[in-house]
Amino acid sequence: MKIGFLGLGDMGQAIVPRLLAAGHTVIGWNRTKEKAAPLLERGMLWADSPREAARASEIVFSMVTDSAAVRALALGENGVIAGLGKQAVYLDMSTSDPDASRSIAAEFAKAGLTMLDAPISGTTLTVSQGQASLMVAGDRAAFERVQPVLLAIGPKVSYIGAQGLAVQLKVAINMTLVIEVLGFCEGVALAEKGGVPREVAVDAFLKSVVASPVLSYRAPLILEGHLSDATYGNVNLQQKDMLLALDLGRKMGVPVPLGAAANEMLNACRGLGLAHRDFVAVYEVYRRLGGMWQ
Ligand code: NA7
Repeated sequence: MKIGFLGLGDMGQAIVPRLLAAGHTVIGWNRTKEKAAPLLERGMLWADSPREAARASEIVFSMVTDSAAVRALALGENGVIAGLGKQAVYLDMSTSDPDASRSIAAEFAKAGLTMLDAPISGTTLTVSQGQASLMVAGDRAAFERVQPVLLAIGPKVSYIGAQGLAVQLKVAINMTLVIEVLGFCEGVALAEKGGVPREVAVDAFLKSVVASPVLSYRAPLILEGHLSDATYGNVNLQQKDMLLALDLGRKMGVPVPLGAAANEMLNACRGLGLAHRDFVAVYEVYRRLGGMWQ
């Protein structure tokens, strides 16, 4: 199929090769063109605007930072809405504000066009390994049309329900993920301060019932300490999702006390200059608070 891909940041760089490998033609666009170079070398085509990519495509994906970015590329002058065909489908994969996502989808519906929310749960690593899961919401018939293409990105594709619910679920999952990783950091710090070598503690956690995929791939970063440059999701990106979760909780009257506490620890990461590190850098915050800092 002809697929438009808008947003060639870390996640876009991991997803596009999977679409190319599945035999699709990918027409990419990114605000900063230089980032497209490695994908152009692998056979991706270039479009000068989201509109141009949409005009040439049967399916268009976007994967960008936040709701403001989605709005800009979807609805702006030269946006997706200006180029998308009536039979084509636009899927936004970004983790964004569910209400903003619904309001953008409503603009597409008014124009007789189809937009779905289709966030991915996974990192660049899980995408590359073909392990990512996708959640999709919006028009079910459109979902069924695009499902085979989604399966090329990740093997676990779920239909969630009405417009906006997939991104709402994604925010909830990301909040849970941060709480889980912070709990791990807190536990390892407690063990380490008590005299258990860090690598022994981490190994035991990963062999215990606490083990999970996210802890397995982040554990090596804890072992490397705060100097690790590897990033599956930096503090700033992760905090964006925590703020979305806190806002949803406030709007709907659902208390999220663990999410609120985790968010405070991300503030501490930022205060210590760790904002661009993977958010597992929170381990460093625990070490400093616990007097293990040298
Ligand atoms: P990255 O690697 O930080 O990439 C962010 C992308 O979003 C990148 O392509 C940016 O373009 C793009 N972006 C940001 N703001 C805009 C605006 N205003 N207009 C157009 N494009 C924009 O993030 P990831 O790929 O890891 O993550 C993306 C999403 O997945 C996000 O929702 C996460 O929470 C999960 P640039 O290259 O800076 O020009």
